Amino acid sequence: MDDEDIFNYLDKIQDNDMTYESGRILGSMCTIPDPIGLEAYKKFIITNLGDPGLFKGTTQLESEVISMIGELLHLKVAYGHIVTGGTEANITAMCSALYKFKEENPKLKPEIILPRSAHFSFNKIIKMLSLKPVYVDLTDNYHIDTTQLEELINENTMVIVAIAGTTELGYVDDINVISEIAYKHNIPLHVDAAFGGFVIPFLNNIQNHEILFDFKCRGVTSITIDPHKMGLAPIQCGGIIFRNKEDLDLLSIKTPYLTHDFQTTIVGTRSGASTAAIWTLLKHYGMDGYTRIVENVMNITRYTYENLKKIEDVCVRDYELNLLSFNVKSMDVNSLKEELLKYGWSVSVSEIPHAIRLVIMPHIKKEHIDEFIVDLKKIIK
Ligand code: 0PR
Repeated sequence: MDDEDIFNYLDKIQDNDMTYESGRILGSMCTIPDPIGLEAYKKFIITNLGDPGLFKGTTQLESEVISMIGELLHLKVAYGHIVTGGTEANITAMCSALYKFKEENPKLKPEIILPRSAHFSFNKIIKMLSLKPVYVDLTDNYHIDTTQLEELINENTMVIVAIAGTTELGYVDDINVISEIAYKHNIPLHVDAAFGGFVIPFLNNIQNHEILFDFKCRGVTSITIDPHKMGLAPIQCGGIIFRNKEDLDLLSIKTPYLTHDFQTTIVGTRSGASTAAIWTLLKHYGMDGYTRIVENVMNITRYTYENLKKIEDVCVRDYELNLLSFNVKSMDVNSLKEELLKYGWSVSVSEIPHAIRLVIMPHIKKEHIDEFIVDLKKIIK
């Protein structure tokens, strides 16, 4: 094929994709990446962090990024990696916890304590690593029931997982209380802040009460945090941060013929593009810039909440981050989703609770919400 035909075909294919710019993607945790991050991403796309001796500059950039994210999460010295996303970050943390457990308890069968609100990446992990899942109940308000947690701990407990910004509701578990329980029993506590990691630190700047979720809580041993969600980074930008160097070192595998002797990542060959994008965005926005972004999405979230509340048939749940969940009394959730799609709106459906889920990402503007509310009212009538 000649170049023109190739690109004509690619354009045609892309016409079938939805765009964030349309404001119609209401159920995604990704958004339009900031152009400055994209520029840095492209600049480093051919680098390979899998061979650090060849790319010493890019490798240095990764350690700078890990320090910067560590600082955001109140950790003086941070260890970790930029990875492809929340799934890889969670796998990395669970592998480390498993290797530690196996070293100390070679004969025991490892159990992972987690809530039903955990992202489905944990189902992949449970299968891959042959772990026994032990589910901690959720309260009526969909948070980990901390009163039940301690009863579930036994000699087989390998790790506790808590969520800072659940996928379905955007709720933050009571990490401080969970952290004290984990600390007391000397069990690793992994916090999945894939979504909340780039929201909560900035929300804490604009609201009176501080949401504790990070390494300030002494029992937290590792955190997943994804710049490709609320960090405005392009896709394939995830992060895994460990409090202790030993926990990262547990993942170390010899790489005899490379320029470096060992690797502590799951992926081998991996581009430095994500690292460059995240470094650039953190420097470009800083605390103030990200705080403005979070303030803006929280304002739109409140605006949406208030407008949904005004509709008689709608029950909208309280929100903690920029995620909303609602039901319509007279309509089942799946039919409502289908009807909304006919009007061009892509929303998602959550399982617990069974409801319509809206993620108010930075590409959602007030005018999109106004149009959405008009269409929703038409459907309900
Ligand atoms: N942990 C939490 C709390 C998550 O919400 C997610 C993804 C992950 C881990 C896994 O992250 P990766 O998908 O980066 O591996 N949550 C979103 C979800 O499942 C992912 C997503 C994003 C889905 C954009 C669709 C979409 O359009 O809803």
